Amino acid sequence: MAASNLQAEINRDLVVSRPDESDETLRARFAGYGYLYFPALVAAGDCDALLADIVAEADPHVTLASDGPQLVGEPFFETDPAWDAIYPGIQSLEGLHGFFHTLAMRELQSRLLDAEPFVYPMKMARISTPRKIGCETPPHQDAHSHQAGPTMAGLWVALHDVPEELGRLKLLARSHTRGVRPVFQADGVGGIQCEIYPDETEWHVSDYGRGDVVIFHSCTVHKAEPNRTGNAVRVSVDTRYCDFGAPVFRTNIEPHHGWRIPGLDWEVIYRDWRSDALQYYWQDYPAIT
Ligand SMILES: O=C(O)CCC(=O)C(=O)O
Repeated sequence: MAASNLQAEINRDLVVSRPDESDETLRARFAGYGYLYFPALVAAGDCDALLADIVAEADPHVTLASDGPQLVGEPFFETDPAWDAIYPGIQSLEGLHGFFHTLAMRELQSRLLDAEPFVYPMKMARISTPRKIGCETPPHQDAHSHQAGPTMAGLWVALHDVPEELGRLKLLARSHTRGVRPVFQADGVGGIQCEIYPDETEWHVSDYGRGDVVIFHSCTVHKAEPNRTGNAVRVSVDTRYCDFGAPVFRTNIEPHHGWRIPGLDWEVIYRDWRSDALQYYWQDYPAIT
């Protein structure tokens, strides 16, 4: 079928999951839609603390107002000089890395996988500013961008409320059932987008609340909406995980953007951490490819 991304989009609400549902129900829903959406899964206080730390590192470009993060000065996106200036500080936050290793997170991952999870070392913070329309993340599959197999999943968390105008994460329902797709160059974060077939029009998206979690299959096509606000900034965090022992491509063992920001390596990231419990935890992983 021809490559196209111009077909009409039909938006449906994300299907809601709850952690008190059975493992079988959650796994069947994940297998059916290619994602699970858990509203308010992460405690508000944990989101607030990480958001405050990220915004403090994003100074002087982002500030925290009573209605959420706000842009100060010119807009920027991933790889702009402003981003490169603040990102090493954000990457060095112990709280960003620990956020994905809590008992609750690991228990959920383990239930969905029916196996011990391995949380990828690469942790991502997304800062989506207004007035950068066209720079948002294009539709893609993490199976391609992280060179990962079918048991890897993405885990995305809204650190504050994300209504439509702030640019939500959007998923192409059931798109994980059609394998890893061809990609082509595109504007926006990551610089590539994948093929979307003409019969695929059903996107799932909802306004997010603080602490909402989306878990998606490595082949699920997903993208970000543009930030159409006047001055508000969207901050979210995400990582990847798989069953312990599944192959993990070596770039995922590097810090996010470590490949292009000079000096952004684990030694620098770990320098001021209070605990060494999560430092180099991945070093002896048996299947780095
Ligand atoms: O949050 C975003 O803007 C994009 C997230 C994403 O594409 C991902 O986690 O793979």
